[in-house]
Amino acid sequence: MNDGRDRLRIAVQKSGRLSEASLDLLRRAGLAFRASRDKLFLYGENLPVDVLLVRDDDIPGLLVEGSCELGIVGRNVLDEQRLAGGEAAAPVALLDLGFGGCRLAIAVPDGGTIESIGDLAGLRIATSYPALLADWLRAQRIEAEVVLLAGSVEIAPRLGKAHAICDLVSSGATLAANQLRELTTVLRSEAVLAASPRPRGAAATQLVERLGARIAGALSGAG
Ligand code: PRT
Ligand code: ZN
Repeated sequence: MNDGRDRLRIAVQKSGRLSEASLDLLRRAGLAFRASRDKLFLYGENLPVDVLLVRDDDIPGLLVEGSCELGIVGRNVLDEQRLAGGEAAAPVALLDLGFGGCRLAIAVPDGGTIESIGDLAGLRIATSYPALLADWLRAQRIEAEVVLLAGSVEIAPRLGKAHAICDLVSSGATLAANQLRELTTVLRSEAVLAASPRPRGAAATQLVERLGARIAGALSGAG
């Protein structure tokens, strides 16, 4: 509805932990969909709303550039990209969605010498969330080195790449399997409904509000 479209677009993770619950929520909010042949789009059949299926990391950017008006993404991804993006307009979190719950936590080797967050000073911490970690370290006035790893963060201490890690945790099983123990929480996260910061026309604004209200209704069990 930016760029002259006459239908709203909502970006959802194509395949991953948030995919099923996101589509389920949209259905409970009353949307009916039909998949495109290439499976990249779901066409809304009863409202002028389509779903774009993408990697979760692409969702904040799609909202910032206005290619999508709404998106469902983890708060961790949204906040990381907002902090990393500096002054650029950031997507607006409208609603917490009650699924995809996890925490970004600092974990250290079991039985090691790191006992409190103060002990992290001067050490290396591996993470895929460098902006969130750096922001937390600044707030705690701890000077530590942030080591960026794209994946398998939990094995970094064993490989000697870092003394500690900062990664997402839900059940804690991955940390336990890697002889790591949680030291502290950096961010509590869950899936959120986020909106583009770009100005929209009246029709799009109305549709965003209508959809937001339907989703809120579905969450409270009234939808
Ligand atoms: O392909 P795409 O880029 O879209 O997917 P992805 O692989 O980046 O994301 P995905 O599907 O793994 O996660 C999507 C979102 O789910 C995350 O951004 C979080 O908001 C949320 N979420 C909730 C989690 C977890 N729980 C979670 N446990 N994301 C990842 N994990 C990983 C964690 O990184 C660690 O490797 O699961 C492991 C720990 O789990 P436990 O249960 O052993 O503690
Ligand atoms: Zn991702």
